[in-house]
Amino acid sequence: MHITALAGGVGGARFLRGLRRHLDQRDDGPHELTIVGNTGDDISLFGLRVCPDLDTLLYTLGGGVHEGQGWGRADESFAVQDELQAYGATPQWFRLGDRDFGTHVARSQWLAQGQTLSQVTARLAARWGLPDQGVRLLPMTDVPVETHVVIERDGQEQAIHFQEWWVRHQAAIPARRFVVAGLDRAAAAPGVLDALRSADVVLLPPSNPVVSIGVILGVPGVRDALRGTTAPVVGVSPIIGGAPVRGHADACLAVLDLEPSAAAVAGLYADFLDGWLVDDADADDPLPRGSRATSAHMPILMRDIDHAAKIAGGALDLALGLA
Ligand code: GDP
Ligand code: FO1
Ligand code: CA
Repeated sequence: MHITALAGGVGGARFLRGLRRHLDQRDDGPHELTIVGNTGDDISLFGLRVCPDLDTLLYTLGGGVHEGQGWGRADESFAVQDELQAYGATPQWFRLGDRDFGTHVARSQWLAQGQTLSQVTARLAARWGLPDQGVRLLPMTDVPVETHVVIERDGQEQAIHFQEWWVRHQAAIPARRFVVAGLDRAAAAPGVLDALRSADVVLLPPSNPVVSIGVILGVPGVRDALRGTTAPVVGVSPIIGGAPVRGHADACLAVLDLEPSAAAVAGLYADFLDGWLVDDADADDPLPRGSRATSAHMPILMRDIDHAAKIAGGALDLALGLA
């Protein structure tokens, strides 16, 4: 079976690590998993290209992630960042660890040599053993894109990088809108559209519907490929009982004038969604009015890898029942 998934960072990575475990447990493989990762969070810092969501996927699936945080490396130290701070180099509100720096240096070197982000990501993924797991990690596009947040400052509109809004300001500054710089000119990376069209199942993990999945859906051709694919498209709600489990997805939905609810998120996917897995807490109101999707419910809080595997199995069973 060939499964294609769109993914942001922590929510996507934890779900897909669970899916990998579930596929091993099914024992009817081999199965192929193609992950299309969000690159809207990407930022250039200290002359290096940093791709937080791709790195979270690499580290989580590769067994090197800081489990408590959900992003960054386990056993991390911050000697380089501390040296930069001593020099007065900025920003300091975004702190890169020493091990993590290695990823950014390698990526930036290979990009500077003329390799595409797809090629670079494949090289990084090889080190983390993803191909051996039957996992292919694709950036959504090879064109540099960056999500910016338009805020109001001193009566004027101003755009700041998504990371500055999310990390430095904890999404607490009211945002007027998101602008993904470069997205309209971006082409889907090689293999992305084909992976959506030729998949047996397409899964949307419980990733941020606005700044993770929403950004990937904005890559020209992606939304059409999802509408047109013969594969069932099944999503898992990132909202449980009216609240995001972690992070500030509620602040992102508010920018679109949406309440944080499982049904509101399903509404963002209405034109292509076939199945929607929500928490038991949302069983009474899983879908917006008029939705043609089929819903199911179970506890969808990813407490640990085993439970993430159960949730992934639930999403896959829902999809296979619709195929
Ligand atoms: P990010 O890029 O690191 O913000 O990660 P994603 O975009 O992949 O996922 C973030 C979203 O995952 C958050 O908005 C949460 O709502 C959702 N999320 C995190 N943990 C869980 C969980 O255990 N269960 C569910 N259903 N959603 C979760
Ligand atoms: N999140 C923080 O809250 N503070 C940080 O200093 C920080 C550093 C960082 C470094 C590398 C990386 O891959 C991720 C990092 N994150 C940090 C998390 C991350 O930027 C955001 O949570 C996501 O981009 C939002 O999806
Ligand atoms: Ca992200």
